[in-house]
Amino acid sequence: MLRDAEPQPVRLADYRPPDWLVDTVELDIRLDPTATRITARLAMRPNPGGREGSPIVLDGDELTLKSIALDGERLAPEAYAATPSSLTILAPLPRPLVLEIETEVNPSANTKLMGLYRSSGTYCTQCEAEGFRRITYFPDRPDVLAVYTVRIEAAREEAPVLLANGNPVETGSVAGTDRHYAIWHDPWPKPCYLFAMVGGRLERITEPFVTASGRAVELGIYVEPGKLDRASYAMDALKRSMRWDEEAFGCEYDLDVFNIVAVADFNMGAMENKGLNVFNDKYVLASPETATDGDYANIEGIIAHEYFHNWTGNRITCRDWFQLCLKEGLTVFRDQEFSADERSRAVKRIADVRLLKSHQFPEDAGPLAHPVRPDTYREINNFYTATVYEKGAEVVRMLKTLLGPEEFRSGMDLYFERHDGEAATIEDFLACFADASGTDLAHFARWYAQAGTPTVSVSGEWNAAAQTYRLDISQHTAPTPGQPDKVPMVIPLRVGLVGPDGRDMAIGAPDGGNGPEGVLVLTEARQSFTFHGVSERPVPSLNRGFSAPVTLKSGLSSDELLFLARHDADPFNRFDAAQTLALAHLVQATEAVRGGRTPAPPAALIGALGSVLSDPALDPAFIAQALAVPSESDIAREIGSDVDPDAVLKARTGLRKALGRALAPELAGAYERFATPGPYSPDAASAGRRALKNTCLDLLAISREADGIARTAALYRAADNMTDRFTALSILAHSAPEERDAALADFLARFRDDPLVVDKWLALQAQIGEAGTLDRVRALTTHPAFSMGNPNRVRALIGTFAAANQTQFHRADGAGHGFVVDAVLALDGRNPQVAARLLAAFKSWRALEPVRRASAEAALKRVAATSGLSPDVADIATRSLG
Ligand code: B3K
Ligand code: ZN
Repeated sequence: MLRDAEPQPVRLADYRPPDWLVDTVELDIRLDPTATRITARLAMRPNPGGREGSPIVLDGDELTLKSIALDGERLAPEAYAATPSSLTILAPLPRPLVLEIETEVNPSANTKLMGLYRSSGTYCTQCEAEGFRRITYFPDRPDVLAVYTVRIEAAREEAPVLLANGNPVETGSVAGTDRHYAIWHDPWPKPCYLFAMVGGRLERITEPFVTASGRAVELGIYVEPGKLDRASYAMDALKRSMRWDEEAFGCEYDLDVFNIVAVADFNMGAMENKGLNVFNDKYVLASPETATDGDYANIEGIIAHEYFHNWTGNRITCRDWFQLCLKEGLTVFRDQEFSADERSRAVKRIADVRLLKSHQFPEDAGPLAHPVRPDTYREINNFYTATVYEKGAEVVRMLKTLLGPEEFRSGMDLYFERHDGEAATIEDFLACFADASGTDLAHFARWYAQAGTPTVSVSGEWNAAAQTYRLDISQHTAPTPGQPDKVPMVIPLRVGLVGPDGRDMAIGAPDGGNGPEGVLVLTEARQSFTFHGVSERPVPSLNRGFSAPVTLKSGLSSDELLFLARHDADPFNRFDAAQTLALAHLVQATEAVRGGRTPAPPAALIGALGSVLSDPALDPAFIAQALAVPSESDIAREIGSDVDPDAVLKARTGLRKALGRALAPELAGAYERFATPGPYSPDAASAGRRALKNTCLDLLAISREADGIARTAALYRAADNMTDRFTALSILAHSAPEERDAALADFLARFRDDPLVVDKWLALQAQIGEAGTLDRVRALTTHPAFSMGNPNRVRALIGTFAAANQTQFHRADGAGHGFVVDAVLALDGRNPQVAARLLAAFKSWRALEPVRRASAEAALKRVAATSGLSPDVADIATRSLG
């Protein structure tokens, strides 16, 4: 028997165009805390491309229908069939026609935070992916594009600010009442998932912006009262994003206003609704005292991301939700490029690849693996994943590498020209690049369809007599759920040959080469490439800039990797060579720890990192990345199976201590040298200096060298910015248990009234890799600062525990798994999306050693066996076990 909540899977292969189109939508929304009335007037006509004579069936979700009229005539009850989840018109259908539908919703009771809800009293909406159907009955699919006019009415006292998509048309009072209204019109046809409205007591900052072609735009950022002084960085990032998109992609803004609203209760980071972006306030609000350098960088990136959706997502949207990567992968690529241009390109690339490897690679290697464009889903909200976003961006990046910057730009130009105003597919997107460049991309398109991370194995041979250097390269992709057999992929490997003097050799096109200069394009399971005129034995530098999202087995010796770590002209590979060495050491060290042995410190690696640390030519932000030891999840991924997280942590801590001990004088010197004098500035150069000095401090503290703990305590007390203060607090919490509780108490006392800062305090405690952490986290769930109702609080405390505390989440006694499952089940009735996200932390459970694996399996089975699960959580549980 089917569980009642279990929806049937949706399949890409079953796509059919809509039978009815909606040309215009007129919404009249009368806001009320518990009984908001929505009247929707939909001007509809049959789709010439749809099925002739088909009925009108509209989507709903937990809706109450109040009345319905067809062409002005109220429909009798027998003329339609309404349930909370659908509305079917049974009356004969004229064509075209106007449907007028009245629904009532309770925004205060909407804990799912989808549709119309309230956040700290502010009315706001979230419609992607399928939230509009929680406001009114509608063909809730992205290929139905309509022009919207929205009238919002509310008590003036409760909601003096009334916003919707598009341009403001009119405001006024409702005669004889304490209510007022605002009318907004959005001239650009859009799918309903881009609809938004906001009503509340908000304050705003505004700035003018003039587009390249001279359109005057008023930019506004709305925040809760008292927080205006924290909105200026977001505004600055917005203006820089708008200018950059004009320069880099020729994309200009297209309305008279652009508004951003920051709300405290939000299921994800932000939402790109046309002309009215709604943000999680975590990604808007920043001041030196409350936000870290990392927060500033995230704000910049997410403001840019949502803004860039105006063209990639809004002007050209997705035909169906399988095409999600069409807007998300492309827009992530665009925001990565923006941040690379605004900051240090090499450091940005390193950070992006770190994220890809720590989030997407494990997803691709586990039971939740899926293609960048999935071909089936049960719950679309579970597919806003690292694969769709981050791997999706890598696929676009590879396209650029293969075609070169000019052809890539021509392809983008053609895409904007050909599909503006349309709901498009990945095939449409690729056809633009194929047509603009005359390149056949059929094979490349497999990146969208085949899941799993390819492993690329390389061996090189120098022939002194012939002066040739041959690279033999093979690729292999392991099976993933539903895809037992894999085909070879198109893999662009950017390569250089580094000569004994540490410089790149001049290399011509190799035999077997078929890509742009310096790029080897793999297309087969095995291939060889032979370079000529190679007079000395080179060290190959492969996959430079991480040109393809693959696991590289370079076949290089430790000496060769050390050589690249010192000399590679490609900064990414210089970093990567050191990381590869560290990872190799950490895998061995983990083995040693499990066998009861003490691993020997890797002297050569430590020496190489020492010379990176003292190289005055290097960017401090780069040095900080190079000194950052691979994470526990990186090590676990490299080990692959039978993982013991306790041994991993011990090995990693051992390496950090060894680095601190061996390099103490250099680290102490750098800590002092890179102090950032003067008032705080979030710019990339200052942030890089802080990152380096604080990385040095961390290594000194963990190894208890050069007064590391005392220096940290002093930094904590003297800090004039959150980056320094929170870094110091984290170091004390992790490396100085004797100082921990006093420091945590002090921090809370300072920031108790600031929920976003309290989140840092919660997350930090959830991360400590000690046996007492679970009790601490459990106790914090009843702390007054915590609330299961706010997604940011839940993610900070429970999400961090599950995703960033490998040893305690995967405790051998199963208590960590049990705690997270209890939280998932407690949350599911209230907010299924956040609950499902939390459960996805089990994604690498099969790689654990047998005791922990059995515990994880039992925990997942307990979820799966629970009745009344949301489709969101049921889907993650089922696939995780599958
Ligand atoms: N498009 C939104 C994400 C919506 C998530 C719905 N579950 C934000 C973004 O990627 O820009
Ligand atoms: Zn996005």
